[in-house]
Amino acid sequence: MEFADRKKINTLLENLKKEIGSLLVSFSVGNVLKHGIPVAIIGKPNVGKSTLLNTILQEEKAIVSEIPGTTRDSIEDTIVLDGVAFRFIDTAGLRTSEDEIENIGIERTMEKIKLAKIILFVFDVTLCDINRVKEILEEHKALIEDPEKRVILIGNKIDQLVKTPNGFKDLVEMETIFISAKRKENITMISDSLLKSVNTEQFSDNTIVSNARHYEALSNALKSIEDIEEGFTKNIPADLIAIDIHKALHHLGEITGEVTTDEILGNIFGKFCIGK
Ligand SMILES: Nc1nc2c(ncn2[C@@H]2O[C@H](COP(=O)(O)OP(=O)(O)OP(=O)(O)O)[C@@H](O)[C@H]2O)c(=O)[nH]1
Ligand SMILES: [Mg+2]
Repeated sequence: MEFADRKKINTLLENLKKEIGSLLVSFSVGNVLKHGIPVAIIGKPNVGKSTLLNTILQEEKAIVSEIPGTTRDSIEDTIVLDGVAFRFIDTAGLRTSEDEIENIGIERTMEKIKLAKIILFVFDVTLCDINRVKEILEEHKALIEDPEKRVILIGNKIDQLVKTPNGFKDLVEMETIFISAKRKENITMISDSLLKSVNTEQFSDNTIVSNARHYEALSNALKSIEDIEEGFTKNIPADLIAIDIHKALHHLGEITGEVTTDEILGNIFGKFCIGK
């Protein structure tokens, strides 16, 4: 048995790969739609991260105290701003600690930072001048220097200052918002900025995969399609390639639930194959 028109089937496989590929990419968008865009609130201990989380959520969700190292485990919750879900994650303050439990919290913070799309890097304006902020940013460069992430500097506790620091924007090449988490001042500047970064268009027209089982099935289907292609390049007998076609259809059928592989396989063989 031989496949009659290799060129045609190659085009078909390429198109299938492209289509499945974009569906796989949409899974991260689907995840975001379901669980919210992850926004990690990070910074040194006691700068007001938990206070900021509570203010944004309008709920006393996290424990706030004047003792540095209060937050041990990350706390998160999702809120919808202007139709877009954001998942805010309060984290343990970044510092070197002797405390074993606090260190576990800091480890978890690192993990949360890796997964976040947006980072609110909070500092205390009463303790930090511009040079200190630069030092802290430098210290955590590896964590935040990821082109995929957006980092916004948040200068907190402006209620303790006579006036908001000037010229900050010229010195730090990063978007900076000055707030008072405790007095709930300038919080809308944060939400406005978060919304600005969301491209809602990417959510509209396209089909979005949000189901982990579908994602798995599509990944498996893609793998089988790649095996089919490899079979062709290596001139593997058509009967063996048919096994991979079977597999690809099976995985797609796991999603649609309506593919009867024999029928479709018969069709493919009818169209593309000759002889036996
Ligand atoms: N004056 C003033 N105090 C604030 C503000 N935000 C937080 N605080 C105070 O700063 C202290 C620390 O606040 P937290 O929110 O617990 O700080 P944190 O960054 O979560 O601290 P850790 O969990 O220890 O890392 C508390 O006493 C807060 O009341 C603010 O905007 N202005
Ligand atoms: Mg805290």
